Amino acid sequence: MRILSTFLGLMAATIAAPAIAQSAETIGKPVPSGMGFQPAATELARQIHSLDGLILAIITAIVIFVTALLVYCMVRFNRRVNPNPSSFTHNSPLEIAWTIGPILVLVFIGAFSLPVLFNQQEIPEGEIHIKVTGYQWYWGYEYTDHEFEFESFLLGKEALAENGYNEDEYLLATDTKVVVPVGKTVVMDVTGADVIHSWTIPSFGVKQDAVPGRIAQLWFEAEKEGIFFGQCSELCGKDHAYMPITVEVVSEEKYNEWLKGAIEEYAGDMSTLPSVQVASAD
Ligand SMILES: [Cu+2]
Repeated sequence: MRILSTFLGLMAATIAAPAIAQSAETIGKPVPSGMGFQPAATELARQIHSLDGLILAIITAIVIFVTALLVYCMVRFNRRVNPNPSSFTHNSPLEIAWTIGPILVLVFIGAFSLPVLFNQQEIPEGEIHIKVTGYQWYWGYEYTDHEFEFESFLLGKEALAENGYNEDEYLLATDTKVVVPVGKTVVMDVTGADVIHSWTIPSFGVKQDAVPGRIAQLWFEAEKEGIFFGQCSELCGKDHAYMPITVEVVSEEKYNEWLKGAIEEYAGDMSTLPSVQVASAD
């Protein structure tokens, strides 16, 4: 079966030649021994990163506080130092304190995390609309504004170089990719065709389950041009590890050029290309 899907990927790579040769800088990809997040390329991702930093500081303080209390009790109240322990079982002020304290901590965290969540989930009016469908085991993309769609398969190791990718981008690079313009609001409708998949680009701070029979939405506005990778993030069967996601963020001119080529290649609706765009692409 793996042989079959690799073969399918290769076939797709040969048939659907990418509309733009990969020459852009790769920004969003995992690195060996990487500990932190991939660099943020959207406001959403930056918000998530700072929320993570805030919560890390809070939990570090709590861990240090609790460890210090434990050590203090071990030293001050061990059997040798304190042979006659007191026998009280309740201390109301203390119990009120350790109830109110955590509530305040949680409310504080909520005050910072809920706005981030709402920002992700309140979908703005998009400028570019793409429907993404998860299949076992590849992704389908439909540019609904221009009525064309294509599929995106894993690139085999032997096809990486000729498509402009590095060797270490195996399991990240795909034959065709999602191309979006920089600084535009992209709204994606996410669904699954067979089982649940999940579409994500870590650098964009987006991750959305692709559930059969439902359409969920995500949005992002990429601030940097470059290549960004993601991988299916919901265990979806035996080739789950072989359905990566490649997004290229390009300038608006380059996007219009790509769009024109893609409409031709995938038989989209030419009339959806505003004449200004066609003129600037020529
Ligand atoms: Cu999967």
